[in-house]
Amino acid sequence: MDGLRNIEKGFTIWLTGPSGAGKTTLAVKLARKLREMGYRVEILDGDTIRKTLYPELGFSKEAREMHNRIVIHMARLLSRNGVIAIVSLISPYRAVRERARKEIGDFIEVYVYAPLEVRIQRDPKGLYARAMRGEIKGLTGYDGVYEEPENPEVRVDSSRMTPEEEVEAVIEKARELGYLP
Ligand code: PPS
Ligand code: MG
Repeated sequence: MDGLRNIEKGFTIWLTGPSGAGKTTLAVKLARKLREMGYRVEILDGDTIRKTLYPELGFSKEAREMHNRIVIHMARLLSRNGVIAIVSLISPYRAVRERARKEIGDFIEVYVYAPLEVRIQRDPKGLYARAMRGEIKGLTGYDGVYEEPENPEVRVDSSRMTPEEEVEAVIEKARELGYLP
């Protein structure tokens, strides 16, 4: 499509889930689809933001909360200026995600799920292997806390759905909620 389609208000698509569940994959596919539809889109990926801004931060509860607060702020700034912010962030704490919902306002929470066996099998960065060897502690979804969403707008299971089906499910929900025509 030629040119950009202006939506008055942007919104945030918040992809939460443990490491290896498929957040980044879905974020990239969603961004591509929404850009093809003519929207302004920005991906805020936790892993990338950490590496760019504070590679030494680490994964304590306090570190994660501080980092997640920064991402909430970024998503809020983008969303209120007509951009669709796609956040791909483990965001393991329910209270932090509730804060995101409250502060951003126009918000779709997507729980990106895959069973542990599947995440271990995929293990693209070798993190589960390292956790199993005891080389790292507190890997989210293995021996680290992940508080599952109770009422996400969308839940996708990447072990049963194709990324295209996941993209469709999110876009359909965005339409249903009036964020997209
Ligand atoms: S968080 O919990 O919201 O601060 O996480 P996030 O910013 O999304 O960063 C997750 C990526 O960091 C890598 N990594 C770990 N994740 C979880 N727990 C531990 N202990 C850990 N150590 C390193 C990992 O590559 C995560 O990326 P994804 O894409 O989620 O696999
Ligand atoms: Mg990722």
